[in-house]
Amino acid sequence: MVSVRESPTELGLSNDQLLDVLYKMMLSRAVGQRERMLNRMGKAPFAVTGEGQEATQVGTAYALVSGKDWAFPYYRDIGVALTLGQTARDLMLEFLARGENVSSGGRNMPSHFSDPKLRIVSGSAPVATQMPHAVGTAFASKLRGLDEVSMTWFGDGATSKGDCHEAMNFAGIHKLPVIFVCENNQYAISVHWTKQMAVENVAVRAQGYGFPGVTVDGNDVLAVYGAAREAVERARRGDGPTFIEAKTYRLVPHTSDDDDRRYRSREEVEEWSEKDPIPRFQAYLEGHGLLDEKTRDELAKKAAQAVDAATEYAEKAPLPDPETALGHVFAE
Ligand SMILES: Cc1ncc(C[n+]2csc(CCOP(=O)(O)OP(=O)(O)O)c2C)c(N)n1
Repeated sequence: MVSVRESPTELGLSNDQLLDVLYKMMLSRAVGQRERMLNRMGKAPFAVTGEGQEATQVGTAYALVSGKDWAFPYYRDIGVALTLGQTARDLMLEFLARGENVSSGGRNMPSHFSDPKLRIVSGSAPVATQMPHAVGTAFASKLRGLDEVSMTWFGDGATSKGDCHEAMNFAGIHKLPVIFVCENNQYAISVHWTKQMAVENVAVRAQGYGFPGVTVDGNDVLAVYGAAREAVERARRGDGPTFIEAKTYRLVPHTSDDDDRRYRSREEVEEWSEKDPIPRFQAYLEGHGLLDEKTRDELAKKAAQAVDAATEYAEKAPLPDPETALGHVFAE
């Protein structure tokens, strides 16, 4: 497993970028927490968030060129959307299904991120369907000779779907510029990974499709970024796909409709809380003299204020006009 770097700037990120990575993780956490809270307040029917997985999401997306490369996230990827340039306001408008939200104008389920200008492509609700979409897009980029890569994110459960194997096989045969990111948070709702795969590291499957698979500590943002950067470079060189398995943990229930006490112990959740990627990265930066308490508090405050302002704006924003209900459904 690739582990934390000796020097924080070893990977070419500047001090400002390192603080930006931390901020994106904090903002992702704050958005997720607010969405859950709004759900409990009865203001949103459903919330699915990714607290605990911020290092994996931010670290991988940070290796892409936003607006040039193609992103195919899944429902938990608040950190991916924010890293690629969506704002807390974009996400709150989407979460509260407001008419002006760029993802679907209030039509899609929450957390089906999309943003045409950022090349974030809307996913479908069935698990793993974004994987062949990413591969198809990478095929198009290759046929057109364009310097673009596609990245797709999914959970450990998604690796059991046929879509995953079909996507990997096609990507391997055609050496496509695509990166598969498995956010292995150890559960598919209540199903533990040991009931999902007979291998210790799902990344080994990549070998069967003819390209490298790497397993990284998904709570170590620099380890994740390092693996993603290498995979992106490889894809841009024309050497084909990479599968990155990031071992992580979701610290919250699957969705607002899930009671995780029924399938995992509080001790296990507590144990993983101690490996929370945000305090861990903070401590790492502090240890290297790149962060002090004051800057950390300022960043946390900035994230909280961004989420407050986004919530206030989105709550006041109008719902979609009922006249538009059939828009994009029938040819006009
Ligand atoms: C084809 C399909 N089957 C079942 C579901 C219901 N479902 C939604 S999320 C989920 C679990 C997916 O787990 P995983 O891929 O590990 O991602 P995680 O939610 O753990 O991040 C399931 C079974 C679905 N959306 N699509």
